[in-house]
This record gives sequence, C-alpha cells and structure tokens, in this order.
Amino acid sequence: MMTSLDFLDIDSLYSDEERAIGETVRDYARAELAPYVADWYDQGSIPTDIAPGLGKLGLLGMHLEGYGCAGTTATAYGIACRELEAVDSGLRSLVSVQGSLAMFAIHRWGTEEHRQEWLPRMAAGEAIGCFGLTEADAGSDPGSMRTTAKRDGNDWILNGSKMWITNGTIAQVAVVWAQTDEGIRGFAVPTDTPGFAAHEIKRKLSLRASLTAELTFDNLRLPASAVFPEVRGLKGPLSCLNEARYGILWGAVGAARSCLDEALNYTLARTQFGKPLAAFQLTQRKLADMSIALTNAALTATQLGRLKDSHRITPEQVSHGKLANVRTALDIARTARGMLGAAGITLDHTIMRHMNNLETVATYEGTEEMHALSIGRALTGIAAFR
Ligand code: TGC
Ligand code: FAD
Repeated sequence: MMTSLDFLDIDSLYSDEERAIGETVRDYARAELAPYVADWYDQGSIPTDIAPGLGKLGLLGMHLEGYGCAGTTATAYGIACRELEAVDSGLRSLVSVQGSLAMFAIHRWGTEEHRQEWLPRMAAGEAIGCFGLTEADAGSDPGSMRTTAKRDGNDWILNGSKMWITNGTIAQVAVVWAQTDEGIRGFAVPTDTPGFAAHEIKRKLSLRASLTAELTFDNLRLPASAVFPEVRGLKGPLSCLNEARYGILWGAVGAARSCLDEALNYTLARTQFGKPLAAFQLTQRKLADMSIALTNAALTATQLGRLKDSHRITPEQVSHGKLANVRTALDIARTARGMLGAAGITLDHTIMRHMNNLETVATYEGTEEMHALSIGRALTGIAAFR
C-alpha cells in the first residue's frame, strides 16, 4: 500500500529548502491548528491570537522582500498555502488576505512610509490587514464600484461600503479601493479612523473558520499621505488578486489531499458486506480517479510556481490554475464525502468542512466563470466579459 499520496513523487521536484518549509508548516498546522479547527468552524470564528504564531513561522508576507518578510520563493509560499489549507481553507484565507492582498498591496503600491508603518508589524502578526474591493453591487465587475474618495483640500473623504471582506472586523489596516476623479485608487485606511465601521457577516455555511465583514465609510477623512501614489485603475487591485489566486491554486491541492487521505483511511477501516469498503472495485475506481486528479493539480501548481519564480507567469495562467485546481478539489471533496456515508456529514471528519469551504474558494478571487472568460480571452483574443 502507498504510504504517501504523492503518487508521482512530485516532492522530488522541490529544493531541499522548499521541502523543509513544507514539513515545518505541515507539522505546525497539524499540532497547533488542526486539533481546534473543527470547533472554530462550529463556532463560526477564528481566534486572532494565532497570527503571531503564523508570523513567527514566517508565513505572513512570506514571499515578499524586506520589512521583516521571509522572502522565500513563490513555490515555497505555495507549499505553505497547501499545508495550511490541508487543515482548513479559513487558515489559508487568513494568510492569503494578510500577505498576498493587504501586505502585497502596501509593498507594491504603497509609499515607503506605508511600508515602514505597516509591514513589519503585519509580518509578525501583530497587525492584521484586510482588502476591500468587492461591494454588494460590484463583485465580478469591480470596475462598477460605488465607493468614492473625493479631495477636500489636501485630504480625501471616503464614502461607501465594501462587502464580504475577510478579516474586516479584526483588521488594524484596510486596503480600500475607491472611485476618484482620476479613476480607481487605493488607500491604506487605519481602521480606528472616525467614520470606519465593520460589521460581521453571520449565518455563513462555508468558510466558517474565518471572519467576513461589511465595511462602511461615512465621511471618513484621510490625509493626502493615505493614497497609493502611483497606481490608477483596476490594474492596482487586480495585480494583488494575481498573488492571492496563486496561493489559492496551491491551497486547493492541500484540501483535496486531506479529503483523499480521509476517504482512503475510512474505506480501509470500514467493513460492509464482509469486506473493507476499499476492497470493492467501485471504491478503488473512485480512489484511483481522485489520486490522478490530485496529482494533476499538484503538477499544475508546481509548474505555476516555477513560472512565477522565473517571473514569467501571466494572469491567464493563474486563472487556469485557480479554476482547474479548485474545481478538482471540489470534485474530490464531493466524491470523498459520499464515500464516508452518514459519517461524512459531521464535523468529526474533515471532508464536509473542506467541501463547504471550497464553495467559497470557488467564488472568491474570481468565480469559475471569470477565470473561464480570462482563459477564453487568451485563447481567442476576444473579451466576452460584457
Ligand atoms: P479589464 O478592462 O480587463 O482590465 C482593467 C485593467 O486591469 C488590467 N488587468 C490586470 N492587471 C493585473 N492583473 C490582472 N489579472 C489583470 N486583469 C486585468 C488590465 O490590463 C487593465 O489595465 P489598464 O492599464 O488597461 O487599465 O477589466 P474588466 O472591468 O473587463 O474586468 C476584468 C475581470 C472580470 C477579469 C476582473 O474584473 C476580475 O477579475 N473580476 C473578478 C473579481 C475578483 O476576483 N474579485 C476578488 C475580490 S478579493 C477576494 O475575493 C478576496 S478573498 C481572499 C481570501 O479570503 O482568501
Ligand atoms: P456576482 O458577481 O454577482 O456573480 C454571481 C454569479 O454570476 C457567479 O456565478 C458569476 O460567475 C456569474 N457571473 C457574473 N458575471 C458574469 C458574466 N459576465 N458571465 C457569466 N457569468 C457571470 N472580496 C474582497 O474584496 N475582499 C475579501 O476579503 C473577500 N473575502 C471574501 C470572503 C468570502 C467568504 C466570500 C464568499 C467572498 C469574499 N469576497 C471578498 C468577495 C468575492 O470576491 C466575490 O464574492 C466574488 O468576486 C463574486 O462576486 P459576487 O459574489 O458579487 O457574485
């Protein structure tokens, strides 16, 4: 019997350092996070005091350079996302939003003052960031956002709201994208600024070990120094999404691996009709298909990691990986769920938690349709978004 689910020894494609990072994050996540995550999911919450531990491991802003960030390869960052999401998508989400969205935005588009003010504390997990792009009426089409930032002397006045914002209620800094007279611009908004409010979104059935919020800005006054100086238009936020989508396409491999692992162990242990479930041909067919799909997803992630590390990755390739790997993970989770019968619907097993989480993962950071249209545009040269 295989003792590892790495059927084609993909691990051998990584450097010693990348493998060591994977093992460290896996051990940490299994020991420090996995034992509690079902309760967090049940309660619909995640404790913020896990952030310093993630910071100590170097996982926050992991592939960014300087300002206390670890500066690893993109592949190593992907492997870390894989190990976190093997436990729960909410954990990878916390790390993605912090590092790939909020910290990346400040690192790439902020001023030196923004970087000095926020990045070292965020890398250490002492300050949390969130990223406000989506609005109630502007999701897949963020260019239609209605939040405005208007100049008032040297200041900016922010009005509007953002919806579905991960970490919104626990953030010290919100990266907010708003319409201005010069197009969409980004702002670093300290969340203790008068006029800022965050309301938790409750009754979620997915990504429950994660905090999601609506943000409102009511005549929120910001100094001139709050704006990201260079970038105008959607390419500002979309450049950040490329980073987070990249982490997700790795994370999905972790969630899928956990589902296969549990389905395999369960069907080996449970007997019906006088035999372990794993001894039936129909079960083995499912296991074989899941293993092949998992391996293909891991190879896709690995190649995209190499492309990113050699600065050749394109947004369309990231779309390919996000769409393909999240779809694969959902298929694996749904099949695995059925293989556990009734036991599969409880929080005593990980699969249905993963399956429910992956519904969110398929939606945020661009739905399947958005990524299909991105790939379609690359293939045909014709944009069919509108
Ligand atoms: P379009 O006209 O195509 O482009 C506007 C400008 O943006 C540039 N651009 C990009 N730049 C960098 N990276 C990309 N991926 C880019 N895609 C486009 C483009 O070159 C252009 O630049 P310029 O200089 O000419 O102005 O824009 P569009 O309005 O047609 O929309 C394109 C579309 C649909 C692909 C885009 O809007 C999109 O991706 N929609 C999906 C929205 C989305 O993914 N939202 C995610 C919100 S954040 C989130 O979900 C966090 S959850 C995280 C967690 O908890 O883990
Ligand atoms: P819509 O855009 O209304 O789409 C609804 C459906 O219509 C989808 O199936 C979509 O694919 C389809 N559709 C839309 N346009 C087209 C088209 N042109 N052709 C064909 N089909 C189309 N956002 C942030 O900014 N920051 C965050 O931190 C964040 N965290 C999130 C956390 C969670 C738990 C969730 C669920 C969402 C989060 N989001 C966040 C928002 C997320 O990015 C959006 O939900 C996502 O972009 C989709 O937007 P929407 O929900 O408005 O769906």
